[in-house]
Amino acid sequence: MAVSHLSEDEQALIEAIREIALERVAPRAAEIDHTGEFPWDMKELLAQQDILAMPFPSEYGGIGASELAIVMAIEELSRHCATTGLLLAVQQLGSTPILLAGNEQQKRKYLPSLASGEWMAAYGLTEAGSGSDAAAMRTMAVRRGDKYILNGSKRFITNGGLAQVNSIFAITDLKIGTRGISAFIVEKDFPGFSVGRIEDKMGIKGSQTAELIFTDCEVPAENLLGREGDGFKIAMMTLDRTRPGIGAQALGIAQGALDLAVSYSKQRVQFGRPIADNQGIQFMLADMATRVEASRLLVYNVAEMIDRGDRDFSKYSAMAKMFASDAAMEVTNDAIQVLGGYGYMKEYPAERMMRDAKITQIYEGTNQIQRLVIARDLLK
Ligand code: COS
Repeated sequence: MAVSHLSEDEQALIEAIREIALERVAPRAAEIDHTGEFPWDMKELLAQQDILAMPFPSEYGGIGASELAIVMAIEELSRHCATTGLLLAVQQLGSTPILLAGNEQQKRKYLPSLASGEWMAAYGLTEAGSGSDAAAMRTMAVRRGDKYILNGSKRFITNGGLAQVNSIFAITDLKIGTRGISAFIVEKDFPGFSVGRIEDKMGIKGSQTAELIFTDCEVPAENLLGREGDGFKIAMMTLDRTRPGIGAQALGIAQGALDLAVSYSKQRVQFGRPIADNQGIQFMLADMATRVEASRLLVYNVAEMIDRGDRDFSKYSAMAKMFASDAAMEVTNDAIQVLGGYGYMKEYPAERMMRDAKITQIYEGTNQIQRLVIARDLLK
């Protein structure tokens, strides 16, 4: 386990989350994957235990956890159930635009209900034609009196349709590129807001991924975040702060797969002895454990940079997300190999872990985009 610098209180909190994850989350993971239904019970559990309150300052009803504690919490939950780990990661993702750019009135209105877990948050950047090229969005917001009128749609939105609070990015001025993008807080019951198709996914099955449609959607002008034109920077600054959480989700999945492979290899007997006695298996386990530990160091390191207030952490955030998600894919794949035929069957969680790991290489910016962010920083 990597060295961490948590306060005593936060150490106790992470210990408690580790236990909750083992006793309450792990037994639900296979069923959540199998039914593909949103796990309301897990959402309630995380709300009751103040886990969803972690990203929010105490003056807004949160517990003001450090970023290090947040990534460790996501890791512990994802070790057993990546869908449940994502509940915390997306609560942070959808709320960070408000935390970063919200005025006092917006924070007072929205953050306490997000911190209590009564409301969920979502982050609406991606569109059908705008994924890696986030600036290619088409959703428009036109000011009319004391409202903005939004038209367009967002795709692949985690918690879409379930989240009361949606941080939505839309164009307010078509002529000036990224400087013409603005950010809005859009509630799901605002007139003109509707939910389109719900995606059927390969992994993180219990998480709802939906299309959001805005048809003359009326958003009060007071729900603009920052000033007109601040939206693209708010979107990028948010992702810089939340990509470590996806790294942590990947790390948790990989740790879970490693735990499974180690215990299975000690029990599975072939040729008269546990397969763990074979050097071929031992070397695989050693490589898997090393990848997990390297991921952990990168994820914890960038979390601590954020906690220290370092400004130049964008590259490290991209590295942590990229490395940990690539590692999760390799480690889960190897775990299936260690389990052999059983690894391929749904009876064991290895195949679910691999399906869940795959998305971590894609969302919050593909790993190709992470490489671009890293290279741009190196070459600037
Ligand atoms: N923090 C603050 N500002 C940033 C920033 C960051 N991390 N990254 C870019 N900006 C600013 C730039 O400084 C620039 O500002 P100015 O207008 O003042 O010069 C502006 O934003 C535009 O930046 P840039 O020219 O780099 O924009 P690009 O269109 O080239 O896009 C990438 C840059 C590729 C990095 C961006 O589109 C991206 O992150 N894409 C992936 C999106 C993503 O992760 N989607 C997943 C959605 S969530 S599941």
